[in-house]
Amino acid sequence: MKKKIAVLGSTGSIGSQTLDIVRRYRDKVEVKALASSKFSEKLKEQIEEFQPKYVYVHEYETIPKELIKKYNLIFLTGEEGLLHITDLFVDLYVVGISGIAGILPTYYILKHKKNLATANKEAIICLGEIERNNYKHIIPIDSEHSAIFQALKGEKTDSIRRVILTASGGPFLKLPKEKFKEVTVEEALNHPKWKMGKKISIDSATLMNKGLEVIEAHYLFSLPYEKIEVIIHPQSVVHGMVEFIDRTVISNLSYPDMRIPITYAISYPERWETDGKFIDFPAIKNLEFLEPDYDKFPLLRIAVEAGKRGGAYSIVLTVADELAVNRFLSKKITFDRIPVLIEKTLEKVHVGQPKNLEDIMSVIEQTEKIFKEVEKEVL
Ligand code: MN3
Repeated sequence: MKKKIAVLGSTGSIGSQTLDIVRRYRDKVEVKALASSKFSEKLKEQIEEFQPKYVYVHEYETIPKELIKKYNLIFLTGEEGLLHITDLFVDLYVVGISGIAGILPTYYILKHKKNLATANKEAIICLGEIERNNYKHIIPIDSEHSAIFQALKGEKTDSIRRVILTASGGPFLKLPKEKFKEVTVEEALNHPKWKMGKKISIDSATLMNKGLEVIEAHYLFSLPYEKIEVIIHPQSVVHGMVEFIDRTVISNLSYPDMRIPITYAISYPERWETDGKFIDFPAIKNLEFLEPDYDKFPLLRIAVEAGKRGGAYSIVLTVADELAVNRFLSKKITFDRIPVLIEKTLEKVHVGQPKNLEDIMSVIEQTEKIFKEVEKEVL
């Protein structure tokens, strides 16, 4: 029997790589549904190649009628379409949506009790307070969390002393802090080790990505923040480590290639071959591990503090970050302003414990409002 999958965010970086894997494993995987924020040439090509039964695009966007007819597609859109696309008879949902746009689809997939492989850390974080009990069914695609997920297989939570997330350090690991205001968008997008979407590339340059990943790990693995550590590892060969109470450390190594954790998420509990190179240890020579520089990359500290503060503050953090990153990408602010805007927004917002999806949406709205006020003050 082929595994039936639905790919949400199919035209993005994770979605495209997921379809690369499907292309290789046509005999094992079948694409039942594709979803994207808007209709594009890329989505059209994906429809033609994979011929899914269902296609979802966000409200107000329509796909050509000829295409629907030619491939006998069930075309879904809007709120009702979202409810339908997240409740299909499939073996696995793969979510590669970037940022807070992933919250609603993820929420419904969890509500519909579907198997979920996701790279959307923003949704994991924002839904954490209300949905964490359902997270044990998630297969993480984020490489560090995939590493930890694999290291924890068959282990008991109380055997864990700590988990360690590695960070490459991003493109500015060695750049002096004074130069941060001159950093261009192109430089910030140019990650030394990973090819990724824009939002996550900027987050990696500020190290916010690692801060978000600490919160992601907190919710995914039900671990207190005290047991989650970050270490800089410029080679990006070790993706994550778990240290157990008996002093054993189990780590996960591979060359950095997102197709490895994506393949694992699809093949799980089996392992399938990937196309990458096997590790050549003598060629690697050194694996370095360094303490993060919290002064140079304040967002790492700010993120973990927001997580520890609990309740809705990790949502405020996530939303403020997405807004600040967008401002930087559209060249409205300099790179060094990103942490300032986020920290000031966190200071000004006052939110309680979210109890349901409505509360979460209201925190998002409040954050957007305060962020705009902060922006006026700071800029
Ligand atoms: Mn990661």
